[in-house]
Amino acid sequence: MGFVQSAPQLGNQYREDRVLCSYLRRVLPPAQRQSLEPELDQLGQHAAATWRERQPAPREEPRLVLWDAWGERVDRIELTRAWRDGPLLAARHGLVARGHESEALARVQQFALVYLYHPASEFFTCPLAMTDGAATCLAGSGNTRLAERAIPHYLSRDPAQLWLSGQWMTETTGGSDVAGTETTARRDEHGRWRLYGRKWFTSAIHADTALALARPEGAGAGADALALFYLEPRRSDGRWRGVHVQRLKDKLGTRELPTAEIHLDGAPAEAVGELRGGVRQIAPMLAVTRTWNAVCAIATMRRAIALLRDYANRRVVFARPLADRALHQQVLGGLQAEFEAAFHFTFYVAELLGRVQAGEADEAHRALLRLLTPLAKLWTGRLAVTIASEVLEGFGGAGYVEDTGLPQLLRDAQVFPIWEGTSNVQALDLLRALPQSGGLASYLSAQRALLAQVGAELDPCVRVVRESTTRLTGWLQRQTTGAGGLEAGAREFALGLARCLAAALLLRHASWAWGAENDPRPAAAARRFIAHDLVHFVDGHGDDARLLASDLLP
Ligand code: MFK
Repeated sequence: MGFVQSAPQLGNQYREDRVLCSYLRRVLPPAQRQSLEPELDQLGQHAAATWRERQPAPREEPRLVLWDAWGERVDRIELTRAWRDGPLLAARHGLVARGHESEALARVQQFALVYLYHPASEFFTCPLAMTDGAATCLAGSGNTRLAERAIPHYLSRDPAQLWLSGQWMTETTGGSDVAGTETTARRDEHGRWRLYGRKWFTSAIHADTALALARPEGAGAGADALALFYLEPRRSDGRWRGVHVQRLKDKLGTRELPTAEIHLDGAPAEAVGELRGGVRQIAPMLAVTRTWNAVCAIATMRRAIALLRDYANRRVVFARPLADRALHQQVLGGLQAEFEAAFHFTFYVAELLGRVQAGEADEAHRALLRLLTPLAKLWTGRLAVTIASEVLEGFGGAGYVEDTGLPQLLRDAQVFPIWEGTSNVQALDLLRALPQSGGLASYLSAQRALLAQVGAELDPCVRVVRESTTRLTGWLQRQTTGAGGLEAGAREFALGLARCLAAALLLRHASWAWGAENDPRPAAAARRFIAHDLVHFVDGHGDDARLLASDLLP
């Protein structure tokens, strides 16, 4: 037999993660870190073990069983093994519960665990994200009855008591613009609300509860006439209550995750709050799920890079391991720098979320969190796809072959820019948040505070961050003084803001790591990240874009 390639291997994904370990050493007090460490270790080991066990096994997928053997309609979902184990791991590690502890660093601890769990979870993190969002939503809703009923289950550390929540929003009329929602809510003869309509994407359809948007009968058109409803869609024996599962979606990726189309035929529901403003009421859920999206996106980047780095040491080309080739080092170094910046940005958002929840944030921090949440979702979602694609290329033909397990990385990553709102939805959300949060003041002052902590040896990088930020604020100024194009440039503006703050965060960490750990690698990542250009503007070519988009002669 001739040449045989060596498959990439993973060790303990916590112990091998320099970026996570160093970040936690900086941020968590030693006692907190030590008490969290056994769990980080377990999930790091679990991540390595699942990678080993699942290669090259064919992927399991959930199955919708519509009828039982005796002809009764059952609409039962049969889950994969990772999904059957999911509640146990989630409850044991408090993957939802930790985020709701009244302690400012609770979100950092929670998301450090989620980050390690995600690549092994087969997207069981999706229902956990929605459950976390539902707990946040109900806690802030003022509906004490529902909060007292559901939240203890959402936050339970007992797998038998743990409830999951779905989020039923998207309809055939659209996932971005929900104003056209056709599902109606009607009171029955007992005065109880019942929902009628079709939900087009309902992920984790097996969840115990759901939050759904619907239009109360006679409420009129438009988004503001929508109300938010809470459902427990199944009886204790598992039978559906006014819900028919039509089919599971045949998706590009996340195939272990049962995403369904459902028909609501009188499903009993309870209004969460007042009978209008449903979008406003569900917004706290979106903020939480978008943060999970970012955490899972950086986890995907980390997994992809870890595989490529391991492979680069095994694979010999032109007489040397790939890892020794200057051109391959360029690729790996660039990916690592982008990942490190995205990592620090995402965990900064987690820090802010924790402080806001713990009541330790001032108005400026709340404004900053509102501004940064869509930026984290937007930037990391897109970057996960870019990195997954580059990593596949780094494997050559093996990256294009299913039973290496590698193509799945790219297909799964593609959900991050779509799920919970596309890139453009996040960019528009930034425009919505800008005036609400006092413009850019909170952002600029946070960036100044970070750059003030950067050592003099990184001064040239600090200058680039300042100059790039000035380009962004100058652009914004020109739009608001009547030049137009605010919407057209919103995506580049949002990405620029994200990258400039990420650079400041990476520089601050690099200075700390150099002093506290004598580690030059974060500074190398910062220099490399900043060399990639922080801001890419396509300014002033709106007419060209219109012409090309329509492809018609003017
Ligand atoms: C992981 C596995 C995934 C499996 C596959 C899934 C495939 C994809 C399936 C999908 O369909 S994903 C898409 C899910 N949908 C979304 O994420 C929603 C995307 N659309 C948005 O985010 C829109 O911005 C939104 C519907 C929320 C609002 O659009 P509108 O109707 O134009 O909102 P409007 O009128 O600006 O705001 C209504 C209220 O909500 C306002 O409050 P007031 O009434 O008090 O003025 C806003 O301030 C508030 N609001 C909106 N967005 C907010 C917010 N508040 C806080 N944070 C936000 N982000």
